[in-house]
Amino acid sequence: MSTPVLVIGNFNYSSWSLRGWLALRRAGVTPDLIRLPLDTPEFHEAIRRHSPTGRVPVLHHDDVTVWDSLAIAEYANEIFAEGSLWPAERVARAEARAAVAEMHSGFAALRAALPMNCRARGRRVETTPPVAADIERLQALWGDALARHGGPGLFGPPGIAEAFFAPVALRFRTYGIAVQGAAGEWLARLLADEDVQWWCAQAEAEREVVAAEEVGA
Ligand SMILES: N[C@@H](CCC(=O)N[C@@H](CS)C(=O)NCC(=O)O)C(=O)O
Repeated sequence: MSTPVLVIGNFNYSSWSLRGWLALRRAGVTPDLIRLPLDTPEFHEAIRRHSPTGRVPVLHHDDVTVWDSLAIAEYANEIFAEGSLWPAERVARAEARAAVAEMHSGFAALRAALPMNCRARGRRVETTPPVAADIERLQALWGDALARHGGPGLFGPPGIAEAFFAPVALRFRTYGIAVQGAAGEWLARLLADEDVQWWCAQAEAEREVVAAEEVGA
């Protein structure tokens, strides 16, 4: 099999790209990367050659194109990880899928108000009631999953759930949102993960600034 190619946006801002890449890394794959800086003419010109949606991430592997982060995670799980990116145990697996689906389609208020900005620290944004509700729900989800499944990942062994919540972990760091207890310890472990750290180092080295994503300074 050939080396997969993952088309991504900026390391600093592209939360969906990070999810897809981390899922591949969890499967032991280091894809070749094509980086297209978001919000540039270069992005809009090039992305249509890669993806029918015009969005990143998109994965090319042999004769397959996968144009969505969750589908990329499923592909990584199936083709490179023999199913090990989801928990082996039935209940944990069902709950992990529900949590990942909730992340994939939810938390709109938090995502809009607190954009991922890996390299920024000490940002402060007014916490509107919908944002506060998203933060509360995330803390409850994480705490409950860790209590029910015993760690070290949310649903036992770290897997797709960690890939999907990593951008939120980075947001909590950027905007100074504290998380107590087991969920706080899990968050710290996720931020210390070597793949997350590698991604953040690439973000530090980038020079593009997307003004719309720079909030709370
Ligand atoms: N549901 C998609 C969302 C992808 C997405 O919204 N990507 C953003 C960057 S993080 C994007 O490509 N934005 C570029 C644009 O909309 O022009 C997925 O999970 O992959």
